[in-house]
Amino acid sequence: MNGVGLKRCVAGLAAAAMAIPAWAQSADPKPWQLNMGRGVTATSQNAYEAHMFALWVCVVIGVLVFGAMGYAMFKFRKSKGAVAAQFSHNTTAEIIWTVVPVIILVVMAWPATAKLIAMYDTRDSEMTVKITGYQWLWKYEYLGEGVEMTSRLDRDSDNMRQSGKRPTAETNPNYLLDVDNYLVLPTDTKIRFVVTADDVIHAWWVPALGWKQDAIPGIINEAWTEIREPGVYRGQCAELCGKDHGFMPIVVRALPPAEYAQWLAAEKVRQAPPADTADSAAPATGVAPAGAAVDTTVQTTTAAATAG
Ligand SMILES: [Cu+2]
Repeated sequence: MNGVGLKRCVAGLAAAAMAIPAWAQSADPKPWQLNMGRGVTATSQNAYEAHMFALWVCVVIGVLVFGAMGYAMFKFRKSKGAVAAQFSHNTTAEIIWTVVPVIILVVMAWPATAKLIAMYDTRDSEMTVKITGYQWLWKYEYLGEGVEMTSRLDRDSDNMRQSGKRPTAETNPNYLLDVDNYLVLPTDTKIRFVVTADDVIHAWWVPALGWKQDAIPGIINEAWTEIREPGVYRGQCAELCGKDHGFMPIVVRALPPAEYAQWLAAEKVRQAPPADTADSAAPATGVAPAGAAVDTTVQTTTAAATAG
């Protein structure tokens, strides 16, 4: 019987171990996910560590307090003849239950504050992307590169939501979480974002990156990220911004720096204003091979497509 139990245990562990890489492929939240995700940036992993530390502190306190309570209720119950003590103050106990929580709070606040300060430190960034929220799409500008794009709900999601049909996780895995143009970013690069809006307040939020930033008309907010793993990370507008608030998702595609440089070079050529000469058609036709070198799922729009 022990042998069978052991075999089952080993089989279970093996299955769990195989499940981990599959889970780790995407840092996006899953349906029925119980715990906070680790994410793919230093910020998100800092937040995860702070969260786990606080959780375990709470677990220890919970076990001690409820354990002591349960023990006292059982051990000193009335049916055993226990008689309640009548004292109303105990200075020693009061000092202990004030000082101990203060120490616990300081121990928790110290690393959390350090992590929060790091989260807002946009110095030494290697590139800047300007994010502008519109009703109901996003605009991304790679500052200093002459590259920009708009990013809006993909046609499949749009058609599905207007068809009255019911999407399922199998047939439409990224329903309302896919866009026409991904925000392409390099991994292992400190990227600064300046975030604003054109009409109403929006908020740019990709859970795997570990932060959320309000996009407010007339105000420029800052954020930064350094993505550790290549991949596709999805998010949504996180500030109620009107009737199509639920239909302005965000998709970030993180590429290794070399691939990103390739993509950016191709995009610069593609978005370059046509030269004012007779042979201006030549660069335009030469774009396709350069673009094809990068993943073909990375689509882009021209600046002319920008919604005003
Ligand atoms: Cu919104």
